[in-house]
Amino acid sequence: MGIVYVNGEFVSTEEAKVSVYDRGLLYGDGVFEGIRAYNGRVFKLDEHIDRLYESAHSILIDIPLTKEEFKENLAETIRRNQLRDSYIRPIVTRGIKGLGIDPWDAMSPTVIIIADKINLYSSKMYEEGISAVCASTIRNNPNACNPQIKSLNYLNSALAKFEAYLAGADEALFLNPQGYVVEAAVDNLFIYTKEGVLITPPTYLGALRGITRDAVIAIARDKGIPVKEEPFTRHSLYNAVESFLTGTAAEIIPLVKVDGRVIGDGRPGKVTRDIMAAYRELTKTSGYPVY
Ligand code: PXG
Repeated sequence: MGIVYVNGEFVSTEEAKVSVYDRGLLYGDGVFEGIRAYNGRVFKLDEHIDRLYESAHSILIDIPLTKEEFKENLAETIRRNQLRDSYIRPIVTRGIKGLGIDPWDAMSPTVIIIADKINLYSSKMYEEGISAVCASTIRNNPNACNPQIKSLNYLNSALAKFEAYLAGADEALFLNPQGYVVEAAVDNLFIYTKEGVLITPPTYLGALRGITRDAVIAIARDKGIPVKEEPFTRHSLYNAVESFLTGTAAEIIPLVKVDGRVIGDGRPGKVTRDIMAAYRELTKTSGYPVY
């Protein structure tokens, strides 16, 4: 049985419970992260912890732990579960208060850290690429709850995933309110153009500033590939030479068909495969040691 960190204590999965009055449940009033550990080392831990604290700061939640304490508790959760390869889900909610939306006077935040395994895409999907549809559900307007905040309300992403499922595609892509392509349901998106430029939508359009996205930008620049953060439409995506999605869980997965249009020659391209290999190497050779 697994061990979960809940408010300073390590308890069994069965005992790990939150109140039905927790605002995380009642209003999605909280934030989270999705982190991976490879062979006993947590990949990009500082970046994930910084983003967690920034999400919390933006919605006026004061996490009752220093970043160092948070990292140590996270590492201890992995150790208690004796995991080397793991998916870690820290969650912070505003805590408990009576019914009513008014967020003031909530009691202390609820802090949860789960360390477990995840289901990945099949190896066939990494080798052959996946398909996607542009969802009719659009990315949240940045003037509503900003998509930079990894809040506990992922209903928009879940609805987009349903659209993909109902259309028989593997993934869903989001357009923003202006019709630019911004990202996938829970992954960032890149295209490689016939001019030899790697392009990803700018975060101000409503894309999350993904940590895998940042790592891919650094890898590509290192390889001398020109990278731009620039808005583009579905037309540019349909006519790209290559495309792929990036995310902590998905890592880098080739995208070979969108809305029935074949991307490039319909197979994962060379640039995509080179970046996949470099990313894999980075996950093996860096990270916060747990043991
Ligand atoms: N966009 C969105 C909206 C995300 O939630 C990413 C991009 C990729 O970011 P990182 O930092 O991981 O490169 C995310 C984060 C899942 C799952 O179950 C994945 C995320 C969030 C929630 C669940 O695969 N990815």
